[in-house]
Amino acid sequence: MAARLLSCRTRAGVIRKDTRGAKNMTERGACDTMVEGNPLKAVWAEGGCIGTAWLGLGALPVVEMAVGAGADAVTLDAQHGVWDRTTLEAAVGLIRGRAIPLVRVAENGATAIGQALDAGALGVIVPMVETADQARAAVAAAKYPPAGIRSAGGIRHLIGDFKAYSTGANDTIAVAVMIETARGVANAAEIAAVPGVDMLFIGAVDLAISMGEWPDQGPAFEATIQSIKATARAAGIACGIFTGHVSLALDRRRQGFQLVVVAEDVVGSAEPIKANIARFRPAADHTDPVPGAVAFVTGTNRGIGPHTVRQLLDGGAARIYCTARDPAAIADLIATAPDRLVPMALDITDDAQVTAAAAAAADVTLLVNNAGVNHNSPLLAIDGTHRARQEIEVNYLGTLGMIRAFAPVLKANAAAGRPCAIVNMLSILSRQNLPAMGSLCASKAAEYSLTQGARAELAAAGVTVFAIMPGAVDTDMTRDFQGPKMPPAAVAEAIRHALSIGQGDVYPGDMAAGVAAGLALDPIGTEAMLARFLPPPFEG
Ligand code: 3PY
Ligand code: MG
Repeated sequence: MAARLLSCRTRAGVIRKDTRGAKNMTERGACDTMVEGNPLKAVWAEGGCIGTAWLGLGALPVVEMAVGAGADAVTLDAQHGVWDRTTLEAAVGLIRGRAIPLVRVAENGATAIGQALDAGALGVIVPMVETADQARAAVAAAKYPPAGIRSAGGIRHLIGDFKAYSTGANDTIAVAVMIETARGVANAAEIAAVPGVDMLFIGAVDLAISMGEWPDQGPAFEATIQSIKATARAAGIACGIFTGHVSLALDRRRQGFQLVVVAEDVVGSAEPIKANIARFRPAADHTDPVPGAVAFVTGTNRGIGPHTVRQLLDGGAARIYCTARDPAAIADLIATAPDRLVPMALDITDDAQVTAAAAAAADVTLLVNNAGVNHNSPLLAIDGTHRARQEIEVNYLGTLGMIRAFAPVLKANAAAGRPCAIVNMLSILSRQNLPAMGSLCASKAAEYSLTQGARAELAAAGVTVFAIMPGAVDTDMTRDFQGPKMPPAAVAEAIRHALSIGQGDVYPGDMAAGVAAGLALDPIGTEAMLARFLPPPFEG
């Protein structure tokens, strides 16, 4: 069995409890629970914070995942979770020696608390404690006589070294009592003063409900949270809080809370399941804006632009204004359908030209902002500022100018009952920086933000806004990129499909879809992965 280090992050640094001395699993288990004390109490005494996984699904593989991921502690929720006696016992067995096993017990009762400790929990979190008497009862249930009323036994302890366990358990087991009602808050000081209470653990959801601050918490709620922490501190004990996700856990740790929930399996798995299913479903009440559309497509001289024009023609667009800075560059494209394609000279950074284009094309129902520039320039490249400014000018300000100019046109046509939409040709790099072309990414991120804002501003007028975010596409823009590239025709096909089903954010191709999935699940890991694509070193 490989040696393991149980490490707990504290404000002071990292406490390492080396279990390599233990000769076998049984001895390590004993060491875990008794010989070297309870790491939880040691961390709290130092003012440190433990991040716990909080598991209610009753699923042993999830316990293994949390332990395998290196959780400091794993809390088995026997109050609202579906653990039964057998699965709880097995789960504690998986956690022991690798992380701190905690149980939020089903109720403040001697049987519930005793059974959790018999399984090998190093601490109990006791729900709904409202008075000092209730706190005394919780402590008594967790201690062997004469300090309390806990009964001797438990399979795990009996097959181990019960003498050693039973003589040390009263000191090492941690008792956290949950303050989660207005009455509990009123009595918090007396509860904190009960000998043997090691922590006030705030049940933030129940507390909010009890205070009439659910579902939206205001300043009174936050003040109460902080006052409970101050009460615990004044009594010389720790304060923890149910946080439910890691962003809040990090912030509560900063504030000095000493037990926080960094991952949770019920809502934590339900939310992505719900979101993924909803995302796959075609939008309700969506009308495909392509059949009969009057489209306006920028940047049709090369890349994805001409393929998009072809897709719109195939989809039944009545007329398409095709633009390029130099109309001669699109003569061949226009010749493919001269009755439906209208050439127009347009530089999207030229305000006067943009205004004139919107005035000349007042029949437009579908605006495709495809024109863009990529200087393939890292942020710190020589001349990088000049290139970055151009990318912002074209990709962000140019697209903004187009949307501002065409919004009245689209709103008027939508009001007349025509399905109207805007398509912004973005990139997966709108969502994540790739350092080799860092300044392009910054401009594309701004363009994505613009897309979100425009989507919100135009929704009530019946204009739908789409963001197309492929990975590398085989165009002039990515000539310096060495990896796999998708054909521009495939991106145009994805645009056509998104318009037909009303899918607002689209990630065509494996690269984009993979990065998008990574960002949803592990944004820091995804950033680190793309950070590896560094630019070549510069001269000078
Ligand atoms: C609460 O927030 O009330 C809890 O008990 C957390 O599960
Ligand atoms: Mg609760």
